[in-house]
Amino acid sequence: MLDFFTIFSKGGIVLWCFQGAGVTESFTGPVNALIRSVILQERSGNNSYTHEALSLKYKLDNEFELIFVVGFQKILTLTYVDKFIDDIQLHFRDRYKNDLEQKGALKLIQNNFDFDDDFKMLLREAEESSKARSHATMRTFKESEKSQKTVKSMIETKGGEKVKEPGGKKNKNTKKEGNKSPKPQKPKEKQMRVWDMGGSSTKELDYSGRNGDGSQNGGDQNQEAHIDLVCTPPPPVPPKRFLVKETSPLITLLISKKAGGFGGMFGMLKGLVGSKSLTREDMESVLEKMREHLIAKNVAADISSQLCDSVAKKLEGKVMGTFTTVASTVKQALQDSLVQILQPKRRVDILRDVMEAQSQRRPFVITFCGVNGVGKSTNLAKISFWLIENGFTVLIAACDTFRAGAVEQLRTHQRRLNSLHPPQQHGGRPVVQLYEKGYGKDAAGIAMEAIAYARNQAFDVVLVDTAGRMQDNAPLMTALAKLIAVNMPDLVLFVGEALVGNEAVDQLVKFNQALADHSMSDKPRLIDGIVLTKFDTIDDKVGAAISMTYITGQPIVFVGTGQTYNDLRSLNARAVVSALMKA
Ligand SMILES: Nc1nc2c(ncn2[C@@H]2O[C@H](COP(=O)(O)OP(=O)(O)O)[C@@H](O)[C@H]2O)c(=O)[nH]1
Ligand SMILES: [Mg+2]
Repeated sequence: MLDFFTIFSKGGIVLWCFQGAGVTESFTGPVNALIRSVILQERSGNNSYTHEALSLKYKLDNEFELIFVVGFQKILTLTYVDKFIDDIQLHFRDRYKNDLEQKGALKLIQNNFDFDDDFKMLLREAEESSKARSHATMRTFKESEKSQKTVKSMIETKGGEKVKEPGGKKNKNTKKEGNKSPKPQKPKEKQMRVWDMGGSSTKELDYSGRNGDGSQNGGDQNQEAHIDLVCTPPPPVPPKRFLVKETSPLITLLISKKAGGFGGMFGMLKGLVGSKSLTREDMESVLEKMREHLIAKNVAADISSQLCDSVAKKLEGKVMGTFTTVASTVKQALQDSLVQILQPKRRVDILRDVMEAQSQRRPFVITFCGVNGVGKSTNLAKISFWLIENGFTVLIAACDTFRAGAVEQLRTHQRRLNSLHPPQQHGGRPVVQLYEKGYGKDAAGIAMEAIAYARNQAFDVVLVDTAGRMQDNAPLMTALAKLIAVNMPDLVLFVGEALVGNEAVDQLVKFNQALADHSMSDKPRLIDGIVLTKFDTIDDKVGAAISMTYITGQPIVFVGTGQTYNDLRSLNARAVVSALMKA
């Protein structure tokens, strides 16, 4: 049933793997895709991933820096997989604890783990228990404890209220008994558990021997289901703050000094000191604060939650150093994740690419898109200036044929740029020209003509300005997708304001979706990069940078920081992260 199972170190060394019988395809591709698009990109909040026909589930072991991945056909619903992967993790850790601790995973020789038999045993157990579970639900009414109850006991425990109701239910139950239909018993069972609580046996109410979550050590399947229904809500997890006080005054002093530096968000000291492995509960309150902090910095709410989940997954089980607190550990992990997200995954070197296009005697084409008023035209002009300063010639294609004044706005920029770089200094040739056909015409057609013109006239770069459009406007989105599909620009830049909050996600998702839906090829052209504008107006609320890069996985190529030609920057990821972390 399983296609494969593999255990590898975070450094990428495969420690052990299993391939299902009859599975011929290598699992390297899917696992690499998982690593590339989930684990390396801080998207590990969720523990499943699909790759073509395969479903992959994974688990991070942060203490030993291991990753467990199982793959199976997407069409199968294997209910036992989550538990199975947990079991394998625990078993593998238990069995090789010493090796993992002493040598460190990296030093171990590849595939040196004799784990096949254990794996097969655990797999068999998991499959059998999943079968058994499905049998358990098929229990008939007579077999159930409920059938042992008398109507009287039901009425008594209700304290005399609703005497009629249970009686009515009873009638229904007798009908069911005749049908032997097991399904509708569930809600009734629940009710029955309540009666148990009020019943004569006080043993039922004694939870002292049970775990915090209501489960009982060594309890069987039925018992577990039973307890689930009775013991609600589970007892609260005790707050974790004791060790700070219990250790020596010196440590308390150290920590409180450190905490001062964290400021509001991380100032809370619910953390622990000492070597212990982190649990989700330890982190919960810090994570919640962190989420709120990110939202306050203008990171989209969804993304904040996903990031916090990812950080939690990354830290769960990690053993903390002696002098660390939960807050500082979480803070560090978040900081690393943010840097990772902002770090470009792909090189965008426009100047180099323009030179390459030059050598092929064709213009390099960049299309700008985005919603209304975000600064497409203004930043297009700034980019023109930057290209001209770098010795290239630019043709601006006025494809915003919709907004009144759009063409004149570009004309003004063209004049100004030409006066800054007069043709006399460039062999009598204007460094920038405008290609325009007025208003109301088909933008895709104008772009195409402009590109052909640029090729003939040997312009180095064509910058295509487009009309702003709301992401929900289907006809306009289709038109944009067509413009891109027909003209195949070298670069599609999405222009977005740094002021945008939750809206950023919706904009980018829908722009990308439209490009994908209307693409004419198998590999659709999506957004390749982002121009983040109005960065000068947001103080330290720099969250949009995170939302946009997280959603697209694409780099922020330019940052607009004002309204003059010089106000164009590249993103300083470290500075953005430190602004984000600042309380
Ligand atoms: N402060 C600031 N204003 C900007 C920036 N980029 C554009 N703007 C302003 O935003 C407004 C809309 O710009 P425009 O280029 O016409 O937007 P478009 O509709 O997307 O083409 C104009 O007033 C610009 O001056 C920027 O980086 N900083
Ligand atoms: Mg414009």
